[in-house]
Amino acid sequence: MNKALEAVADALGKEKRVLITCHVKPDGDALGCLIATHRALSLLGADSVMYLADAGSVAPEYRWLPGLEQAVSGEAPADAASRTLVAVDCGNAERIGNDELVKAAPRIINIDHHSDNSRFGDLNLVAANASSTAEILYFILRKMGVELTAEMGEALYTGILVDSGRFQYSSATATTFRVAADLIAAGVDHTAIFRRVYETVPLAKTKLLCRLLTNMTVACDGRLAIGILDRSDFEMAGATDSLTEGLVDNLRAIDGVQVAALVYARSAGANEPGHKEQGQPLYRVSLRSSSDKLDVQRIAKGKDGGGHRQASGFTAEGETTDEIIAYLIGSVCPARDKG
Ligand SMILES: [Mn+2]
Repeated sequence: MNKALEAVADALGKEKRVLITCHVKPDGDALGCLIATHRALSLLGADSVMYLADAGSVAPEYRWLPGLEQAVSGEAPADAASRTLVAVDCGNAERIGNDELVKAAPRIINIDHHSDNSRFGDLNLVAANASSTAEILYFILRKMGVELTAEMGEALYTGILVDSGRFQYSSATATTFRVAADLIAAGVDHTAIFRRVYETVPLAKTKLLCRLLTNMTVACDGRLAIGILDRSDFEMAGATDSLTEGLVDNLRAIDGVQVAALVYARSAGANEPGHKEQGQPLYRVSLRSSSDKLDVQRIAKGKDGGGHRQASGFTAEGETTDEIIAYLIGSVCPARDKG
């Protein structure tokens, strides 16, 4: 990791023109890294542009992040072929959500913490043991000698907070806490960030959660909890796709549940790799495991998805909810957390 970190820090320091991007349906880690990298490289004098394939899918709890409004969205920028593409928090090139952009890139720098990262960059820094890409980025910026501004600190802290499950997942190590402590010492207001991310829940999201819990099914002797949200649930709650962020955690928290699955119907036209709208709902499945001994990445991989051992997801192309449920039960019932 140290050699790769040095190589990436060195390369980033020399870049004059960059296009920074993250994965579709970006979470706090993806967005925090997007902004922090942009701020840092801009500060060093680089011509930097932030790009989001689907800015509309940014969850409300992250929209306050200062600088996010500068990100461009939609079609690849016309000058993309003259910019080094810096991908943060992307497990593979498809997750960027714009193949043209990837094709146009003269050079790709890939910074990530997904263990199944396909190493699609010319330069790859993949640290699967890091709580978040933000934690890796903190060390890159330190190595580059970048002075952390308040905005960079806030962005990095948000990424670490969200991806480490508020510092509670097993991926949160002593290093994670040290980095957080350093950011707080540098002036990050952790209470303000906590309130913005977790205590400004739109009423529609709470209504969506209510429907999720009402329709929930439990299988495999209580070890698997499945929540299904159809388009009618979104409509009745007055909610959009971006309000599903974090809902699955409510299922994992149930006593005895080892695997939680949120199955939700994507809205028509949602920007998702492999999305073929044919009048039937396209389901997205978010998987969470309560133990690192129970690997949900394996379950996601069986359907061309991916992620982490304890947090993964896949898109079920052309499948009904019954077929998805059968696949989940077939994957979870035989597996046991022996720990
Ligand atoms: Mn991440």
